[in-house]
Amino acid sequence: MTQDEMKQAVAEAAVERIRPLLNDDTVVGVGTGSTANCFIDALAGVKHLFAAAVASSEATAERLRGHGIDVVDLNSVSEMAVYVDGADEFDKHLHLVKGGGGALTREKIVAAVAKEFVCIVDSSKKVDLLGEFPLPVEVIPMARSYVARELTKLGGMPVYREGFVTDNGNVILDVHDMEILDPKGLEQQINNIVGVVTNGLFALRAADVVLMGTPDGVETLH
Ligand code: ABF
Repeated sequence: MTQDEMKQAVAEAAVERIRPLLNDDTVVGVGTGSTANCFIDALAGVKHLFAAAVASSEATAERLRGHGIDVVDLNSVSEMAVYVDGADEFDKHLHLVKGGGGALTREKIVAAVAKEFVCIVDSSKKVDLLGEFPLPVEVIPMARSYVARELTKLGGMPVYREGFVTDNGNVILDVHDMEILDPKGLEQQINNIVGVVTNGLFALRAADVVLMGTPDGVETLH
């Protein structure tokens, strides 16, 4: 299987996994990225089975609407059965690094609300130690330099993602060379820097299940 075929396979596996949760009241949280896009396209095939979706980005909302799927504001949702999204890296504890696409804050909010977080990836995303992929940190623009200095003190090398503005009007620092030995601790530490909106570590709220596309088929990891 090619990488695209693996993404397609996990997207279809995710639809099959969530199918029992779907009914007239079900709201599905939907992530961002190329794997999530495959999921959106597969989800369109069962759109008559659920009520609506919450999108983790403007791009995802547009794609969902393009398929005729109703997109609702998270504030109007009291319960979300499931959130399906990709990741940039994951480890054996199902801790994730996300945010390569820049949608990390909305992704983290939707993941916080969802009862189950199903992460869909191809096997290239599996790592022994998180941090090979630069860790995205969303920052209030005026705090950019201060936050960068604080991230350097934590051992990373922050790089400003030039020309990129998040859906929330903020900027991203991508932190290179960060040795992430304690994902939960580091997630909290970075969140405590004034001016940080969110960081791309999903360890405090890890995935509940990872569906990983491999050349031999889809593996389910708990
Ligand atoms: C989202 O999309 C992000 O958190 C992550 O950055 C990215 C993964 O994209 P892809 O599926 O295209 O590799 O899930």
